[in-house]
Amino acid sequence: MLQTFASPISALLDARAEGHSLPAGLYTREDVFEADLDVFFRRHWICIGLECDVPEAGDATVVDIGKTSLILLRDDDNEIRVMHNVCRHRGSRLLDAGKTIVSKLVCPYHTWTYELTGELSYAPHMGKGFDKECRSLKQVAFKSIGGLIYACLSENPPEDISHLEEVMTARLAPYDIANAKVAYETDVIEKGNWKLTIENNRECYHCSANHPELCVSFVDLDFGFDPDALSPEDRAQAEEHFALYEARTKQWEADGFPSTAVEQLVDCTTNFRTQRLIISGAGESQTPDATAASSKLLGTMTRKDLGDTHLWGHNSWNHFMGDHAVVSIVIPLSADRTLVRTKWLVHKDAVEGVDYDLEKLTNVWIATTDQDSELVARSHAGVEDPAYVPGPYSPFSETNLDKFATWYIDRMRAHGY
Ligand code: 3BY
Ligand code: FES
Ligand code: FE
Repeated sequence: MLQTFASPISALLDARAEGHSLPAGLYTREDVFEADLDVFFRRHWICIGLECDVPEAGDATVVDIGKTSLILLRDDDNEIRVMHNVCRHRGSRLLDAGKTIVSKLVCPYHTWTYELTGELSYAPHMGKGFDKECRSLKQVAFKSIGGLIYACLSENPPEDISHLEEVMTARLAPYDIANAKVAYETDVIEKGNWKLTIENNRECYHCSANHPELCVSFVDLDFGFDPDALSPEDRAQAEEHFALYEARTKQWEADGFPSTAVEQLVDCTTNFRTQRLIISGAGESQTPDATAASSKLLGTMTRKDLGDTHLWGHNSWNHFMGDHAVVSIVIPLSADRTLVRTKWLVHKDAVEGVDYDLEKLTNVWIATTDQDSELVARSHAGVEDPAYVPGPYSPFSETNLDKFATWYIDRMRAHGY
């Protein structure tokens, strides 16, 4: 019988070679998966949803991350709350997965009843000395950054989210994402490790071969090639493209729309990058013909030519355009399964069939997400093969993957692995 002895996680971290993808075990092992959940999904800030997931008082949605279940709701004072979905009596789940409308949170087990603030208001049979006040639902640290809800399950949330908050609060203000409408939502379960999902998203090296729909509007700013290996024609095209990008960025900035790249990717706790990207072709939106899908623009936007405010972190990627936004949230389910939850947002008053066509709105990212899901599954299957050895990242189009792998190793070490 074949006997294998697993090396400690620290040995896998030690084995990672700079500029290369991770050793197989970091993508495939169950003990690493548990460590990842603890480090990256409990001790770091994660994106869990949107203010506009719960537009009205009493709207609630449950988000499960590992064994943790969170209730995101809007209370009677219209305040957003994030609380643990664990009854303070004997721990029963209060709400089931998915969206619901509640006036109070009533535990199905023995009917302990909580206000939408989390305060316990009814707990029969508990006697005179029972102090309801110390049995409120446990609150979770969270921040709404431009309408995106970031939560941290730790008692000591990392402070360097302040940079993300400062940068994105200004950049997202005109889109008013807090008051947008979720026009459509999908959950895709990718057959791969969450880090492969994130790596796949951080490069567009694979785009031309795999994303015909996205390539109509998406311009890869990493260029994805070695400038020295270009033909004179391609080089001229790349230079033209780069000049256009520089000119647009300058103009957008001059018009008061922050656009330059800001990143915090290594030597940090909170991982993010943002940049206003050019949209090619008609230049308006990530749709099949790059024209806007919604005639009612988001928030206070009056222009369709402000490109794509791109933001990504270690469990999300987002595209904010004049007419709509696409928000994707990544939640690991097991070492080899990852949930990608995608939401398409439009102005709250935009009416389907009148102001926007749902097919046009969702076409590009439904196709892209399915294509990426397929790529992640292929990638995971290959990484599980004993023949896999970590391969080199492109120094041109995969530098952000190298930064992610480096950050991953550093953060694991910072947490004692
Ligand atoms: O959505 C994203 O952020 C990236 C950009 C290109 C590849 N991937 C689809
Ligand atoms: Fe909730 Fe008993 S576990 S009321
Ligand atoms: Fe992709």
